[in-house]
Amino acid sequence: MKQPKRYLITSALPYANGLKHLGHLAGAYLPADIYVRYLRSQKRDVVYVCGSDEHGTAIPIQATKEGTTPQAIIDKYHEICKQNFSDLGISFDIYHRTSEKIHHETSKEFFTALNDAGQLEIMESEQYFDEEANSFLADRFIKGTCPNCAYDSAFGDQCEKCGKSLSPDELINPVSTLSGNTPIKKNTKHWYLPLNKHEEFLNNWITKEHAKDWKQNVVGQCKGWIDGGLLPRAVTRDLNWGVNVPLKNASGKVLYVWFDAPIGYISATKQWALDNHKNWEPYWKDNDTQLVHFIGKDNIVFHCIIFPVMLKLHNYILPTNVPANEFMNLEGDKMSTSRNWKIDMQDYIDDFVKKENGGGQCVDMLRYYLTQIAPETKDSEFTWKGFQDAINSELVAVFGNFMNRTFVLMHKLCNGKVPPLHSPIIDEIDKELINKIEQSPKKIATLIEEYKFRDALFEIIDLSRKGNQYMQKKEPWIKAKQVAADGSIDASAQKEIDNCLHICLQLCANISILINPFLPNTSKKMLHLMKVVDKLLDWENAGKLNLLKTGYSLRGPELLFRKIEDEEIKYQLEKLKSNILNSKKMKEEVQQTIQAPTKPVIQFDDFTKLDLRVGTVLACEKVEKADKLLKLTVDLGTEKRTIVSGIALHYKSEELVDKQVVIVANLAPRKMKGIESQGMILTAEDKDGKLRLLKPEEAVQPGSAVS
Ligand code: B3M
Ligand code: ZN
Repeated sequence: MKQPKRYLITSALPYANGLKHLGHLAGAYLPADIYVRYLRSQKRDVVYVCGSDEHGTAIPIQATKEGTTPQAIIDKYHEICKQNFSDLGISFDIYHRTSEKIHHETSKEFFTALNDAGQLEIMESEQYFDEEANSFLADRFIKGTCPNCAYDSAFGDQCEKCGKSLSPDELINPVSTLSGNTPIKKNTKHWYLPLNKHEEFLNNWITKEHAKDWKQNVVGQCKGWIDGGLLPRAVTRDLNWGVNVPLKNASGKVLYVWFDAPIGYISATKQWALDNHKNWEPYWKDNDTQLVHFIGKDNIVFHCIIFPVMLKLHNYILPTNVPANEFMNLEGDKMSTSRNWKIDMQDYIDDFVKKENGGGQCVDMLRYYLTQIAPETKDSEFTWKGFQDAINSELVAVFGNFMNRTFVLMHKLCNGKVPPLHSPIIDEIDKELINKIEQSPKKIATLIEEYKFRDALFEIIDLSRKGNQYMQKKEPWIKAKQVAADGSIDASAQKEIDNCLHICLQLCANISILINPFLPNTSKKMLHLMKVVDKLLDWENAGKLNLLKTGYSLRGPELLFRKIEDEEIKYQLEKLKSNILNSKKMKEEVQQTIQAPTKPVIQFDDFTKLDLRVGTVLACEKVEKADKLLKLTVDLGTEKRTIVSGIALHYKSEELVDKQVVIVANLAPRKMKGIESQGMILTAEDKDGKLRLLKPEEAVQPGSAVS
């Protein structure tokens, strides 16, 4: 394939409505960053854009939760997310915001162009409306049961459990998230993108053209949607937060967040170009550009179906690939913000990165583990034990160990200088490793270009494993025991030692190049120890065996990684457990403070229909085979009544005798457990569900009316 002239790489724009967790990082950011760093090391023309998604109903919903304004929410979380990504080495060329003017303008221009070209359809329809909140219920303002997987908190635009893209009409038992009420339907007008008209294009483009080079999970999902038949998709909303629809007859309407958010990639590119005196247009218009969207699987429909149709209608290029990842679970359960079952980037930064001098080592340890378990083809699982094992038994025991022993021996046996390679004595063992060094870069590059980052990383670790095995076979420390009469190492033994360490050092230099996209801080540290400049890290140097010059003196050994201690893992596991308990407790507290809603207003006449009386309990007994029921005999002055009441869990029968109670005296008799109840006793229910009887403040005549 002809090499593209330039690359535009995007990572999904996270909603600026909260902290982002390690599942997000592993899904859409870390793989993109690895890819971009690799391309940069190849000197390719690459721009990596991302930024905050600051529209949609997610933002005002969070503002209500935090008791603040949507603007305050996006300002707060934009800054935090941007800092978190930067702390973890995600090297965006720009981290933009969809609230910026340039984004609003770009989005409006896009909408206008499509509308003017007759590519949008206007339709009137009945949509859910919350009467109490006086608001249409777009997207996350409405929840209900998913028709696909029966998850009971699916949003109006998507089920977060199964990923299915939904419309509010498909939800079973819809409720408004604004008031908790069941919504009514109300007429409204919206602009639609008729996806049905583009089925053929999509089908050809995805399931034929890209059937082989895109991930199977991505092609499969798209095929499912296309085969199921595509429907026109509304691209506007009745909402007061977002990009205003740029038309006179559309006040109170904004662009659907999923219409404007992907345009955020374009506006971010424009801003990057302005900041760097570049031209943004070739990146979006020139067929020589390779456009790659890194996303999680829940965003596939938007990036593979809707946005490409918008791009095509606008005469922009289409994505070359959309390497969507599956999900990363945590300790046996799905990561979830609402249940607080997650590790936020901020948590890891606070607990590891900030506690370490310089921070780079812990950043790379996380990048290592997340890449090693990346959910590239199926859901994967983060466990703290797995993290510890990966660091201790691979990074420390294999990778770090190889580098360390090479440096230790080189200082001990070669005066801290790169020893020469004595060519006639190169044997089969040397050749085998030399071949491996020469061939690995191509293999690793191919894997990276196929978005197989796990496999690529494995190859690099395997190189250091091979280095260890090589050293084990060569045993320079044993050779060093062959000494001449003057006590110095025997000359031919020294030659063999030189060769071994020369090759090991060249391998170290090679590894620093290959590992750089994955663990950039580690590469930097290796450069420091080898006393070489950044230039060495150019990918074109990989595979060479003369990267370190003979006679050049290197720094003393330093450990590249530290071990993860058992206590650290224990602490993290306890933290996870207490997080989830806290969030349960918080939810219960919220539940408890929510009182039963007051009933609709009634007229005085309705009230006077009730005959409320005070009675005195004459006798009381438990009703057989009914845990909750007591049978009371109540004196109403002129008559005695039998009343069955559901208070057995709250009062013992004997404590009620002689007590006064308030009863509804004119309620139609009802049979309970075969006993006719001739009235109802009034109680109050507190927040724990405990029932307490109502009674007059002082004893009154039995039969006294209550009003
Ligand atoms: N903000 C959804 C998400 O964070 C959305 C991505 C936009 S990418 C253009 O999952
Ligand atoms: Zn579902």
